Amino acid sequence: MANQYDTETVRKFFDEIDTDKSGKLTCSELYQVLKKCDPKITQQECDRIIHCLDKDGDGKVSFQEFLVVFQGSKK
Ligand SMILES: [Ca+2]
Repeated sequence: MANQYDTETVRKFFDEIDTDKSGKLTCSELYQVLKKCDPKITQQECDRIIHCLDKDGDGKVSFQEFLVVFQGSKK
């Protein structure tokens, strides 16, 4: 499957979500975005999504972790 998103596109998207420009996405930042897509989403569901994406276990999603969502794991 071809990559639909290049790194630059994902970077812009990441920066939009990362409203405090910390370089990491927190649950509350992601929650604001997900709520626009699905107003019924709960904070707990958001927590679960973060947990799935958070490979190094710091409770936040780094750009590398976020990139995997769009480009898949590096082979
Ligand atoms: Ca992390």
